[in-house]
Amino acid sequence: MEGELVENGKYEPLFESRIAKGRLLYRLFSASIFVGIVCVWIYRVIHIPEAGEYGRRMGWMGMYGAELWFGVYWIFTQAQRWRPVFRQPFRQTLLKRYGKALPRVDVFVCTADPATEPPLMVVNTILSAMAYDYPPEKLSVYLSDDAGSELTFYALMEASNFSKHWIPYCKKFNIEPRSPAAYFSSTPDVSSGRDFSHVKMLYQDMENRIENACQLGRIPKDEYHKHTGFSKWDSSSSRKNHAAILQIVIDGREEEAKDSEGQSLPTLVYMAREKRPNYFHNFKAGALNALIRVSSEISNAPIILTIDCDMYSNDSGSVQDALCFFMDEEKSHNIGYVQYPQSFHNITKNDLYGGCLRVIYHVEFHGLDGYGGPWYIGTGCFHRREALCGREFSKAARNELNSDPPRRTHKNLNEVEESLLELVSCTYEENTKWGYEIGMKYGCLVEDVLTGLSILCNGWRSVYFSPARNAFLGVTGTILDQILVQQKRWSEGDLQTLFSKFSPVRHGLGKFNIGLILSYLPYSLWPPNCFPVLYYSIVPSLYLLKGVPLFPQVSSLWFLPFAYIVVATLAYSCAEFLWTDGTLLGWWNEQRMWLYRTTSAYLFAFLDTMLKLVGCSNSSTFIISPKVSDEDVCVRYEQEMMEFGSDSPMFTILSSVAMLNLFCFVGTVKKMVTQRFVFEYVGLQIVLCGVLVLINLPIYNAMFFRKDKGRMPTTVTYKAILVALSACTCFTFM
Ligand SMILES: *[C@@H]1O[C@H](CO)[C@@H](O)[C@H](O)[C@H]1NC(C)=O
Ligand SMILES: CC(=O)N[C@H]1CO[C@H](CO)[C@@H](O)[C@@H]1O
Repeated sequence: MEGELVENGKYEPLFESRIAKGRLLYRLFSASIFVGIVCVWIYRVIHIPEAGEYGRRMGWMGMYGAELWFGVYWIFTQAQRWRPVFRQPFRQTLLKRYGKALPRVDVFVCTADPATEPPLMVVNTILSAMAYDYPPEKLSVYLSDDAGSELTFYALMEASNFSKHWIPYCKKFNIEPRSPAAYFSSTPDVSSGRDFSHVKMLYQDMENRIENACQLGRIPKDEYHKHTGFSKWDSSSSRKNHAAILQIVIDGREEEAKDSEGQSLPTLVYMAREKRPNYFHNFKAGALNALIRVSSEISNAPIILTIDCDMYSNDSGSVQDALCFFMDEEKSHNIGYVQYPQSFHNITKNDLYGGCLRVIYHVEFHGLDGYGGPWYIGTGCFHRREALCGREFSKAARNELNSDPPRRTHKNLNEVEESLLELVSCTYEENTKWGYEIGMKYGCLVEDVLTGLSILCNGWRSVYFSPARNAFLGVTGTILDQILVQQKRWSEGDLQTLFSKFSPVRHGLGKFNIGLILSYLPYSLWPPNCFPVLYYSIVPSLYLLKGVPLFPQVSSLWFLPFAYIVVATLAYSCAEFLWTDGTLLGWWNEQRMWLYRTTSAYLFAFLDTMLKLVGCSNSSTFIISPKVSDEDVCVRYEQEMMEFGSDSPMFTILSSVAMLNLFCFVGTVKKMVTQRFVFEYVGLQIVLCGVLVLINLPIYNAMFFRKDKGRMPTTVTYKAILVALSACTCFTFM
């Protein structure tokens, strides 16, 4: 793979990295906030109240503790903004230099449940990957089906037939996006020619057949004879108990694997690991490891792309972009993986649930990239196979991507399939290093993050690339409960990584840049962050109700640092959000979601972690977030109306805090009117309480005004009122 390096006497890089502009300005701003924080700390120390003053001293110390935590936490978040880096790959240069010598690429797609992840969605993702603008003989797509579902296999067979028309159509007209569902829904019929109507008709036929089968829950009888693959399912197969199934649906090396125009097709493989009730299967990490083994015998590509089954490709050139980062002759040798942001196609305008993690993906990950270590987030990530398999980076090794093709000794496809079954059996990994040193790592709720960290520990670096046009588009949750549960899993997992063998904190300065260690901390400290936030959203309001000040008076000089921090950080966060193309209301929604996930999901995550530490918890429960929801839930989601509806303990906490603040606020306003209670002493507390009431408006609405199914369940409302009332009463008479 020796390419032309020097052109016109000048080395042309395959990608370029720019450090963000305006860093000095930001750092000055950041320093000014830091001064404010120190002033607050000083104020708290030198004004500690006398003991016995209406319990004010206790409340004060709590505030001091919370502010110490916030200050330190804020310092960590500054590391994420200290040195952001932006990347630009050069596709054209890559093609010019390596057009004929591109490496093979394997795409891994994982699905786990045909009910929550409909087969039609899965095959749309598969088709979009098969249609990448990439030499088909070098592209292989693997589907791991952890449900071992006949329906998914049937859909894949259908997709493989349809791909023979779809791929040539995509390439002939150079269309985007290449997920047929997304393409047909975004392209009006009017501009179409004959090819368009033909392909659309074929797609709709396929769609009907797949949907009918899914509705019936079984595939049509006459289909069974069309492919020997169906014989692998028998009446005793079930989701949790079935033999390994491996089907090379399209073998790209075969003569007959040609599309309707006579061009080659990418290889397409279906895999369902063996599942037995007595064997633990390690969820998605286990599935990916099985795919790594199987693919190493079929295509053995040096580059692996992992995507979730709902994440279709929105840019057929992404593979080329990613390869720029792996193939640059001067800068690529130590790049272990290239992470793309997760983006979603069903986000509403003001992103009610903060689902697109705008600030994380548009700001903070660029900061992590500046220190060489954006996380692997499980989807939309290109890996160097050897790094993923656990090899340590070595300076001596050459940046060699054209690895040997797999040795396939068997001629016959059936023999190949049979020979690989052992690799995906339940017992294959027993007494091996799979899951610990090789491949995806086990034993963590965020196995992807842990795996990424292990790759960094092995001396590789990672790159974050966020292109202007989103490369992968998935679906995000549309129900609050579902989102909070997911947040709980993430935050709990991130906290686990802190104590893991691959924790950057543990490996310390030798291996990791100090900036990276600091940037990593805010995520792994999400769960404990719930305590100061809960404190801040409960205690000052209660003291306010009692008329006891916990902040400096409005006329005091000490008021200034508080006011400055609040105004400056809020204004900054708002500006940051708008800069990443968010809306003002979106920012406000994001603040609300931050509060909600911190005070509920993170609290439960923390408690669960503690329970696990002392050994009394039902260990990891992995919940797949459904990718489909009811019709009326969707309607409410599109109207940006929060979906409660279930009797979740998380909602009890959220509504109790909301009610408590409402009582405190109303009580105080009443006092101000009737007893001429002075604003001066408790100004900041009133503002804080008022903002909490304002941000909780959707909860009051869901409790008292809404009539639809997404309203707050009455039991939760009663519980919340009871809790809030008793807290207020007890506290006032204490
Ligand atoms: C997907 O790609 C199309 C171009 O094909 C682009 O116009 C669109 O903005 C992309 N979608 C998103 C959500 O970025
Ligand atoms: C606003 C929006 O696009 N909502 C869509 C999100 O995704 C689900 C599942 O694909 C659709 O049903 C919604 O219409």
